[in-house]
Amino acid sequence: MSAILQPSATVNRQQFYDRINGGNCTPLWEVLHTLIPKEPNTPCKPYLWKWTEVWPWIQEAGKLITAQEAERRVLVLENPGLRGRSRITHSLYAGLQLILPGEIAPTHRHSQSALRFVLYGGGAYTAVNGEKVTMNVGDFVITPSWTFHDHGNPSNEPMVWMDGLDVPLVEYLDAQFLERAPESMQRIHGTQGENFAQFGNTMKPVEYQAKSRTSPLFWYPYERTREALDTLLADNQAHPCWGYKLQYTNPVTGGWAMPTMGTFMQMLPTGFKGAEYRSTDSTVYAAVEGRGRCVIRGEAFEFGPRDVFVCPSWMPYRFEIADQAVLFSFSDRPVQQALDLWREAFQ
Ligand code: GTQ
Repeated sequence: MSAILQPSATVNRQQFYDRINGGNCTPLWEVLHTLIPKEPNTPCKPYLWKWTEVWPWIQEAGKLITAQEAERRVLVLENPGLRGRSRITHSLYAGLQLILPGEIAPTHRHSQSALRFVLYGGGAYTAVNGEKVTMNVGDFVITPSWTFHDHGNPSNEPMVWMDGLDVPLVEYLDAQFLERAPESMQRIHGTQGENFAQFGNTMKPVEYQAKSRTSPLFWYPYERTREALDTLLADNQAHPCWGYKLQYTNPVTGGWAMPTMGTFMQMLPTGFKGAEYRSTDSTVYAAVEGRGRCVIRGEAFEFGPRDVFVCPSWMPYRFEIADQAVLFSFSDRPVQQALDLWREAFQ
C-alpha cells in the first residue's frame, strides 16, 4: 500500500463530502485539528486604543447624538481580529460611554452583566435598583444581571467610562433578555452611600440574604483601591510578572465580584521590568495612572492614562514601566475557573 494519496481517493472523498453535505453532515477529519488545536488559537489580536486618538471621536459622537436618543452613547472597542462582531475579546464586550452634563441614559435592564470603569470626569451617577452612586475616575461599578439601571450627569463636565459586558458569552448561550422601564429615570430610594455603608466595610446587614452570585456591593471607589495598593507597595516584594495585584471580591463570599467577569487592579512600580506571563483568559487592561509598555508576543504597546489594551489568550506578555502605573483589568477568568478550563504559565 502506498502512503501517498491516490488522486482517485481525493476525488472519491470529495464526492462523498458533497453527497453528505446535502444532508447537513460533514467529516470531522477535515477539521479536527482546527477544532481541537494543541493550544489556544484565538482570532483575538493584541491591540491598544490610545485615549488621544479616541477622545476626539467620543466628543464628536457627543455632537451627533444625545444619550437619550442613543439609549447608550458608546463607541464599541472592536478587536481588530473580530471586526463587525462588537467585541474586544472572543467572549467580552467593551465600549467607551460618554455622558454629557445634564444628560441622562434611560432605565433598562438586561441579562448581560455590566461593569463600569471610570476614565474621565467626575460627578456623573449610575443608579442600580433605585440606589444612586456618584462616580469618579478609577471607580469600579457593577450593574448585576437583570437589575434596572440608568445613568445621569448632573456635573458640569463630560464623563467617560469603559463599559465591560459579557454580551458575547450571553449571546453564545442564547440567553439574552432586555426590558425598558416605563420611566426613563428610576425613583431613587435611600440615601447615597447606603450600599457602601452596608457592604463596603467588611460588614453586612444581619438580615442580608444573597439573591444572586453578583456582589451586593456595587461601588468600589478608587480611593480605597489606591490606598490598598500604596500600602502594599511600601513593604512587599513585587511579583515578577504582575507587581502588586488585587482582585475585586464579593465581600460576603470572598469570591469574584461578578460571576462572568473577573476584575483586578494592579500597581507596577517605576523601573519595573516584568517577566513573561500568559493565561487562557484574554484580558482587557485600562490604564489609570503612569506610563509604560506592554510587550505582547514581542510587539510593544506603549500606554498612558486612559489607554485600553488587550492581551489575548495564551500569548506571552510582559510589562516595562517608565512611571509608576496603576492598571485596571477584566477577563472571563471566573467562567473558565468555574468550568475547570483556566490555565496560566510563567517562570
Ligand atoms: O450602560 O446599560 O456599553 O446596555 C452596552 C449596553 C452599555 C448600559 C453598553 C448597555 C450599556
